[in-house]
Amino acid sequence: MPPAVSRETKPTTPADPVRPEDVDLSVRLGPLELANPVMTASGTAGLGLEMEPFYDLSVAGAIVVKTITKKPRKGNPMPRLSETPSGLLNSIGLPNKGIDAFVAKTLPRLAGKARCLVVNIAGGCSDEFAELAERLDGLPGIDALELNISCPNVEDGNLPFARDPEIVRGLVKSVVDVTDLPIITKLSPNVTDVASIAQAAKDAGAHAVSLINTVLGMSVDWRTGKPGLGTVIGGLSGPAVKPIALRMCLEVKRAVDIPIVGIGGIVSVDDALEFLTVGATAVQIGTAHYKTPDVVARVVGELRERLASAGRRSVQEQIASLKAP
Ligand code: RRO
Repeated sequence: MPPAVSRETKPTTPADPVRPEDVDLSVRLGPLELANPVMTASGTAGLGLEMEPFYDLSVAGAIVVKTITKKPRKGNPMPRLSETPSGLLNSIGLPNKGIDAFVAKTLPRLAGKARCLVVNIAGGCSDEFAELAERLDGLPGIDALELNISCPNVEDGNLPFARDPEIVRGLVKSVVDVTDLPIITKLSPNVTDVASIAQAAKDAGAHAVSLINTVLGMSVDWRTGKPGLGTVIGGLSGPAVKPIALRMCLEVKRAVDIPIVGIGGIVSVDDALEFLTVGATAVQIGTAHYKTPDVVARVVGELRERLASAGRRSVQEQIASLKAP
């Protein structure tokens, strides 16, 4: 008797597993191409060179330098840091040697070491932002500018910039008019409607927005009555702010068609992937540097394996994969 022909269909095989080495980590922030989406956050990795003992700077998707201003600044009165049970408060006050020293001394040592070098700048008014941008335009080694319109710790205050869409529009336009460098505008969480600020940045020609800068906060010793920070109020960062940052990235993603760089409390590859899931194209890691200065290299090193384990063939597949109405 001939064998019965099986009518069963071949059992479906699960999709071929993805090999970590096949995962494509590259992303695009407008005109800016990154080999991977993991950047340092401004202010937490010095001028970049300070990270060299910990990893080869070219491992990072991008190195973002601490804010540079037109004139040298000493920074704020001490104490400048106050650790709380749920995050780190800072009021550093943009200490730096000014644009002349950056261009003459730091940039020549830094140029060519990072795969992508982003210079974070801050000015006291739109014209000063434009002046700084014009100065950096065309210099070898600089790939993009990040506009710090959201530092909470300057007494002359540039927070008002980040709070007013009209001011943001004018400021970003004044920069875009004088440079061909890609512009990332760094947004503040200390606003009611972050999407309207992101929209203003986009309308004025920004190529991406990064968010969030630190959340206004303070600490106090109730026995002595002394505040933890010399300036009393400062910016909170660390894992405590991650849910706020994720929410704000999602708000921007839903409302504005502009690449997002997610920042806020990232300490692990899983944290980074959460930001990609809500729609960020890249991430910046900040406060985690103080415990683990090689955190960026670690996260980059784990990214392929982690994405492959979830069947993703690229970072791109993860971006905006949030399952939500
Ligand atoms: O230097 C600072 O105090 C500082 C800056 Br520029 C910033 O953008 N965000 C922050 O929390 N601190």
